[in-house]
Amino acid sequence: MPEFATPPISPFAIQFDAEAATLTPEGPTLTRRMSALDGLFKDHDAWQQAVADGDPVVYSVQSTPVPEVDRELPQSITSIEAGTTAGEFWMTKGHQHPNHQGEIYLALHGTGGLLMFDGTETQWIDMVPGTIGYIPPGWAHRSVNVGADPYKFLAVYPGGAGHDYGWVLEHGMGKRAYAVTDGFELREF
Ligand code: PAN
Ligand code: ZN
Repeated sequence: MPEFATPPISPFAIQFDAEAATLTPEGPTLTRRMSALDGLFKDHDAWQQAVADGDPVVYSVQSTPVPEVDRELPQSITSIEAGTTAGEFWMTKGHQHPNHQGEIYLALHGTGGLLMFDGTETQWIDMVPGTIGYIPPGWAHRSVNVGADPYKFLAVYPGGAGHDYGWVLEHGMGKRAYAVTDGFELREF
């Protein structure tokens, strides 16, 4: 066994139920309400109104007990509720990994999109159950629910990657996803 500054955790089994979109044993669950998404929707007044009208849960993230520390490999399942704010589909805050590490998302339920932005170029991957979206190092990423049901996906990422949310507030995500009659449309940020 090599020497580590922070000793790794012990091996253990995680039960992954793709149908129910659960990971057992559970670690922390994070719930993000509309009020946590300040500055992210294009229409700030509509966002404020949604906060005043009950501040709905937009998404939650259920983790396993694997810690977010260097060399560990945490996993989580994100569930984004269906909805729009002034036509813009509900989404995660989005972030950049300051330590520039890759990540994978596996879609489990519903219809979503993986929006990536490297500061210049935007990429979009349609996410349906079974799709693995690969996020290379250096691409900020946001998930969007473009369907009528909750969109759920598994994420696996290096524990030392870090999460920089300020990057997205400063640089944006290049594009936004809006509801149109037959689905969604990407528009300029
Ligand atoms: C994901 C995200 C999760 C929530 O686990 O953290 O979907 O999105 P925000 O972190 O942008 O609120 C991930 O990309 N981890 O690195
Ligand atoms: Zn990430």
